[in-house]
Amino acid sequence: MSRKSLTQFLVEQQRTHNAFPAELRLLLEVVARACKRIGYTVNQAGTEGLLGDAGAINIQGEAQKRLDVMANEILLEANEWGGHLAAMASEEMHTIHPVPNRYPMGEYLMMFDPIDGSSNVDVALSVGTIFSVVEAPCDISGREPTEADFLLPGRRQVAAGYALYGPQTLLVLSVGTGVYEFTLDRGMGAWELTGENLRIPSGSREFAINMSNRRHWSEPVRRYIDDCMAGKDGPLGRDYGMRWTGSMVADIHRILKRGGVFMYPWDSRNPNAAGKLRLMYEANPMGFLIEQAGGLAMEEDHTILDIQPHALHQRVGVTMGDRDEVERILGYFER
Ligand code: AHM
Ligand code: MG
Repeated sequence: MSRKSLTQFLVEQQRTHNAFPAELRLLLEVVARACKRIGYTVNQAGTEGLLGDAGAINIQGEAQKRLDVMANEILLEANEWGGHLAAMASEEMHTIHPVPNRYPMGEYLMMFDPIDGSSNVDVALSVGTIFSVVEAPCDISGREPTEADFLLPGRRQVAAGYALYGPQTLLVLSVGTGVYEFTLDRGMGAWELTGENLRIPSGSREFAINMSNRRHWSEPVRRYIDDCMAGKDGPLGRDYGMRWTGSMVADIHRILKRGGVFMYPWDSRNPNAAGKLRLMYEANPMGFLIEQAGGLAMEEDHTILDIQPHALHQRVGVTMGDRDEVERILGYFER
């Protein structure tokens, strides 16, 4: 029996959930198509001479890879003409990208990180694309979209997901009715449903954090990780394992499938009490998926999805994953 396709899944969602309009379904199909193309480009990059730096510094102050620029272009081009979006914002662009006047203006806004974990791309490790969709304000059709239109809490997301370009090419998606995984059948060029209603397995003793930043963390985070490192001999009384791929998409995917927590916490190097990761392109969409899979997504002791953003490229501290383990970490902030 053949597996369910992405199209079939989305049509069924539309039939079952009134709050899931056809416009959003078509938008997600366009995004999935763009991710297929990005996956192909990432795969061919070694032989097509597409690896290495683009020679520019992005708005985040980071050296852009050629693939960062190409993936950004693929997403813009694919989504401009469809009539589902009013504007887009990306980790790689200074400001928002309104849909050009020659195309109809849609009812949604999309934010994305075209290649997340791009430091991995030149060494053939997993990278991904992360995206987040919100409804545009109702008056948007009569005017130019602005950055302020995007500054909505993550709770307002109507869809979020990521594509993972690894040993398999995957699309993990939520429209607010659970988390679903699709695997790209390269021969057919089709996304096939391979995971339904993913729930984060509870009780895994695995954490993902960049340990080299230990001296910059807040005291509660340092204490929790020290206790994990002490294992059976410490207050937690059990051994922990550590994994860090340098690619949030890969680390979060592992947590969705195998459990554990992901942390890129607040860090004293950042004067604005922020972390490294960006609220709109990384923390919110991943937080949405984690909550939809039964987990928790926090910045220190408050929920990421309830943060009222003040800037498009705002950074946050991130702790997300298995609800029980995140609650244990919250206990360190209460003490
Ligand atoms: P990017 O979007 O510029 O690739 O940065 C985000 C990435 C995450 O995927 C990953 O968790 C983190 O940065 C790794 O940071 P570090 O190199 O400090 O460990
Ligand atoms: Mg990123």
